[in-house]
Amino acid sequence: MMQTLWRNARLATLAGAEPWGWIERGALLTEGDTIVFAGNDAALPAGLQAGREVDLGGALVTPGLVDCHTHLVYGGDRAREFERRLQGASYEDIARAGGGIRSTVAATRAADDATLFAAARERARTLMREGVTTLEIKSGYGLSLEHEARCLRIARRLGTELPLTVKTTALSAHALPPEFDGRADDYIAAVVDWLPRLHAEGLVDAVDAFCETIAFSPAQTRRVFEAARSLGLPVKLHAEQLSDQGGAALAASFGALSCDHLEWLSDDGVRAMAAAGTVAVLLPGAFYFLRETKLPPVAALRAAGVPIALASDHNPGSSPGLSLLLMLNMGCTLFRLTPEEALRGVTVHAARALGLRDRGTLAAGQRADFVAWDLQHPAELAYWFGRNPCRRRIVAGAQADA
Ligand code: DI6
Ligand code: FE
Repeated sequence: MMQTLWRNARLATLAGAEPWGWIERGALLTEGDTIVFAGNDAALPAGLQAGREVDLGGALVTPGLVDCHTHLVYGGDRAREFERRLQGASYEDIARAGGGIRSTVAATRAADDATLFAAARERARTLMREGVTTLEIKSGYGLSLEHEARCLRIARRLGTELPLTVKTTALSAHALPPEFDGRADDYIAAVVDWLPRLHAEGLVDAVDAFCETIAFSPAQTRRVFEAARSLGLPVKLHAEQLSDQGGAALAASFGALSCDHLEWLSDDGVRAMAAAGTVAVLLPGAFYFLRETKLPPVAALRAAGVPIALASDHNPGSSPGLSLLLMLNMGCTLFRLTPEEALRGVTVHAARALGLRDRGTLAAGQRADFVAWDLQHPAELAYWFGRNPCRRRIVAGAQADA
């Protein structure tokens, strides 16, 4: 198979003991879609004859970015709701009055496939232009078997039509649809019934739920997780976003890949996640946009050795942003992550939150997804905002600009 030598790169490999896994005079050798060498160019095999050579011009190179939590497929927008919040209504008030997620459900059901696909494709391309090479997409705005399946099919199609890996997550337990008003337990029974069918069609890589006073209880969440477990599907959870429901400990007891949001996470929750190896996915975009003030317990997560990831949580209600690099900046300014933690949070730890071990660092054997940036030092990735320094995006060993 043809080998490509990518020369003259300054590598933040995120592998090995050095800060950033830094290699000043770096080179990468790829074969097909795999990295076969990542290291100092002086350590390249003598007399190497690669079929192709690319001079990266001294660019900073990092692993491809992984956005491990998005709700990318939906109809309409919530700009008017934003306006109402600025006139005094809270996110919870709007949700209780039947707005919020439900208004997006109505707009999603009313939109045809082509419209949903085109809108989601443009959102994905915006993320990709800033170096995203792997993207998780949740359902959760269809809330019926037909519409959940439709949204997950659109997510899958993005992964086949764009140079991008898409991982799908079934989040049917996101909100109570109007036809189940006052019958949350019946809705959970329906979700449990849909899951095997969605899975049989190959539409589900993981199962998620929203465990919150305005959404589903821990007991209801457990029923969804039991259904996932009986299908052999991994789980994740929107946990402790607006209150402490003990959701993280519940998810950890199911060996969850990740718990996400976590502003209200307790010490018990931290311990349970550490013991289960569950990734903490922090979502500064939602924290910022909802003007939350309770900070996720970053120091406790660090002390317990819980891997921390960052994601966009792109959705029309609580995080209508399409810049993962801005999340690095916010992860540092709002949550006090270090720039290196922030970069690990959108690469190696984000990959782990999706159950992926084949990406997230630059090392032999890893998938050849990487990004060349017009930057000198990797701390700049978290430092600038409102600027796109992505110069080249390489997916599975081939340049694939968005
Ligand atoms: N938590 C969130 O922040 C998003 N979903 C969730 O479970 C918000 C979704 C929305 O408001 O449309
Ligand atoms: Fe979310």
